[in-house]
Amino acid sequence: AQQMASAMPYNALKPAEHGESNAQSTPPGEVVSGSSRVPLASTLSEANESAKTGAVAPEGVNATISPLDRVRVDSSNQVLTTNQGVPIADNQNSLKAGARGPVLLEDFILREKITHFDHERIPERIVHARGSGAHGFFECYEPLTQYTKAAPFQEAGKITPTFVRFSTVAGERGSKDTARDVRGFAVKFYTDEGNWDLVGNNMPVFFIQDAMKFPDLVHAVKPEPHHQMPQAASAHDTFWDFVSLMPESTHMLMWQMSDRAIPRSYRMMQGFGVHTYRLVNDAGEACLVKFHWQPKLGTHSLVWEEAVKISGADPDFHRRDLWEAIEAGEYPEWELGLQIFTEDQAEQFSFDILDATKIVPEELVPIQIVGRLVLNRNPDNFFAETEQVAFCTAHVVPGIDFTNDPLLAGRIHSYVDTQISRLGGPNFHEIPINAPVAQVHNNQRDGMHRQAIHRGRVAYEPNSLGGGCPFQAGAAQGFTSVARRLDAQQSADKVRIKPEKFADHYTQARLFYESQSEVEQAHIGNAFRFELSKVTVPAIRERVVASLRNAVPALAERLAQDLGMELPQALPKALENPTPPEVEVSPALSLMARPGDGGVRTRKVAVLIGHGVDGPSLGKVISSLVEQGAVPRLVAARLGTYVAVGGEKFAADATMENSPGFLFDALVLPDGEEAVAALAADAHTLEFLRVQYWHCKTILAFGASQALLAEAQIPLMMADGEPDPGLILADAADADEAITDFIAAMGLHRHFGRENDPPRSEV
Ligand code: HDD
Repeated sequence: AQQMASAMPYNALKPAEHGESNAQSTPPGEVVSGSSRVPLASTLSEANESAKTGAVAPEGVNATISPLDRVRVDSSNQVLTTNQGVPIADNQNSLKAGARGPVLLEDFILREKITHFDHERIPERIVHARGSGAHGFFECYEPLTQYTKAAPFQEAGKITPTFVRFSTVAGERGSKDTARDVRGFAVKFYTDEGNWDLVGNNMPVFFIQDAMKFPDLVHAVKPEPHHQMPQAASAHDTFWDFVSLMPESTHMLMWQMSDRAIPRSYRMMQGFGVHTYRLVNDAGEACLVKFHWQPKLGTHSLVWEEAVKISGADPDFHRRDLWEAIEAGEYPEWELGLQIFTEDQAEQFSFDILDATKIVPEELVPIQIVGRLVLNRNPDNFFAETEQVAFCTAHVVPGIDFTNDPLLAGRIHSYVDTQISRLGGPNFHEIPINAPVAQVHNNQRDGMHRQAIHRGRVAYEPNSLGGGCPFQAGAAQGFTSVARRLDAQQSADKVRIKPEKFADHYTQARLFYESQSEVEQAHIGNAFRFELSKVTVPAIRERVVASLRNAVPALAERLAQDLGMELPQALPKALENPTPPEVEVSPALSLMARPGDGGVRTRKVAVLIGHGVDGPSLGKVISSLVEQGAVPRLVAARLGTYVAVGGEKFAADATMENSPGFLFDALVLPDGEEAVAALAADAHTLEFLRVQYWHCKTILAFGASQALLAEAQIPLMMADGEPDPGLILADAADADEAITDFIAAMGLHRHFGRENDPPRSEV
């Protein structure tokens, strides 16, 4: 049936327009990422089959795909036409009165083309403007019927199609990927009972507790209004002014100053629903839930100065990484974890579960893994899919419900509202990427750009002329809100106040900091120092440090020293004696808690080459890396083919000029006197090597190339006098053992023992 659907054009009168476009994918054999990596003929593969439940995601990836086929356009072998389908004879010249005469108003072909072009842009998202998306599916491992009637969780092996968009928050649509920022993690589930959007971030808390403050937060972090600077950065006065006056932001600031704000890849970050939601079962019983996405590849980040350099050399770093991984059949994958708890449990917590600046530590409520999300198809068209996709926290399905989180309440309104202006009217739900797979029937009519052609004369309910259709689903089938008494302790009067525990602004900020490894704590301190050193008004810096004294006194002291100021008095607290926390440390909050499986799949490795390299050792490195799923790239001074001592030929994939060292996860330096001499004469080589070393990456140096280490002033020992585990020096003759060590060391991702503040400049 799937095949029939794609072979059959949607409109039989327009077979060419709706042709076999969906069959189009990267031609087999074309090299995508890495010289050695050949993508699959299409993105279908055995990865669509689940090892856990045996479920098979439909071919072509998911159920949204065949409905989208009706709008895919394939122009191969077609003539150029106007939007009215009129064939165009000449697409080069406007219609003129004589060869040198004026252009005629009559030229409808010219006017149509230019007019459409003039309106090609739509407003960008007010936040999360810069993003990248992909199609995929969610697979349920076990039925969760005990907790929820939500369609995706009804059976083991149930497959629900999804579209996911990752984003930065502050930067504009064309800004860089590697800014220090929160990342959006928005998932649209096209369930059997309508669309459910889980619009989350890669951090489980937020800056503010009430939606009333959201416009203020966004105005503060966006480029300053008088001169529109800085782009995609929180390191400026207005942001720190605002947050320093909003101590509830302290917990989120810890996350934002941590390495989570500079992920190595979208594929290597967690996602969180942030708010507490409800799950509701068939019997109408509700429990509370927090949503967690856990990346299969583990959690990994960049380091700050590397992120800064990458933003210049490849502003599309995360977009490219996601695209290439999917094209190569290395489908990104996350497991969905739930923290499920009861209202009674929640009442005992030292914090309020309606407060989006608080987490529920895993020690209190463990995470239960219930399914996985796999992204296995890139969009065909960025604008049509990734730009026009519209997420909304109000999109929930039977079995999922809200809590009274006041931040969530504002969101439930905001998303649909913003889409109306961003997508030009109230019918954006009909845009193919937004249309549910479930059927839509109601009496809403008309509006800009209406696609549906409603038949009959009935557009009201109740009706008798339409046989009463569409009719109310009723409580058994339809969405119902959980009936819950208003909080008995609160008066039901209209008030503008916060619950008491919202006033504890520091306990969980301390919990987060204390749960980090030493390296992560150092990076958090460095990030605060960097950002605050960009703030020009000393009083703002002082207020931030004064506030941090309440969270982590040692951090405040370090910052006062690093920023050349006296340690200020601690800021007065909103709540002097908060309820003591259940845990002082939660190891799961460290990035190091989820290293992945220690493998090197999809990691990019630069292999420097030149004429006269030692061929056999290089050949072995390349094939071993490919075997482990890593992506070796042969990098040389210039493009071209390089001949090894023994006559083997190596073609350069990239140059040191177009792909600087900080774009790679690891580095291989070749043996071969002639090659090493040529590399040594090019300052790019030393720079390449230094940034690899400085950003704590693994380096394998064969034979003669070890001289380059000395020339680049790379210390062979760590600051503590121990050997550096990320520096593998070997004779080309002992390549096998060295390569095994190299791959194991790469699996550790970084060798932070090299770090020093400030960085060591010489041996
Ligand atoms: Fe939001 C976009 C996540 C608070 C109002 N938000 C947006 C996106 C993500 C989030 C991932 C991008 C969706 C996409 O890829 O298209 N937002 C969050 C999280 C929040 C949060 C995790 C706190 C827990 N947001 C929040 C509040 C408000 C908004 C409190 C307003 C009161 N967010 C918006 C918005 C955006 C948006 C202005 C911009 C574009 C859009 O919605 O579609 O409506």
